[in-house]
Amino acid sequence: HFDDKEPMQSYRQSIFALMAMNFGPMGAMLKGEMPWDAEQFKRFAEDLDDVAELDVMRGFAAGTDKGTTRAKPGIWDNMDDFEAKLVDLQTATEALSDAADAGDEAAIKAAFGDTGKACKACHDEYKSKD
Ligand code: ASC
Repeated sequence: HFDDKEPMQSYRQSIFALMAMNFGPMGAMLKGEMPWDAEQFKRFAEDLDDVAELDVMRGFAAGTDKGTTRAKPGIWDNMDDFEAKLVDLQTATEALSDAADAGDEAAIKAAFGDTGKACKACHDEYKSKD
C-alpha cells in the first residue's frame, strides 16, 4: 500500500549514496589505490559539493522517521544540531572543491580529511551502526 514516508527515505538515501560514490574515489586516489587524475578528482569534489548542497533536510521532514532505516530518532529530536552538522559538511565539501581547483596537494589532503570528519561527526550521533 502507499506509504508516504518511503519516498523521502529513498530520497535521502539516494543523496548519501551519491555522496559516497564521489567521496570514495577521491579517497582511493589519495591512498594510491586509484591512479591520480587531477581532472577526475576535481569533478568528484565538485559533484560531492553539489550533492551536499541539495535539499538534504527535505529528506528528514517531520513524519519521515519510521524506525526502519539507519537514521536514528535523535535526528528529529535535535533537528537544529543535525542541520548544523549538515552545514559543517557543506562547508567542508566546498573547501575540498576549492582545494581541488587550486591543485595544492597538502590542502587537498587536509580538506579531504575535514570532509571525512564531517561525515563521521553526523554518523557517530545520528546513524545507527546496523
Ligand atoms: C565514505 C562513507 C562514509 C564516509 C565516512 C568518512 O566513503 O560511505 O560514511 O566515507 O566513512 O569518515
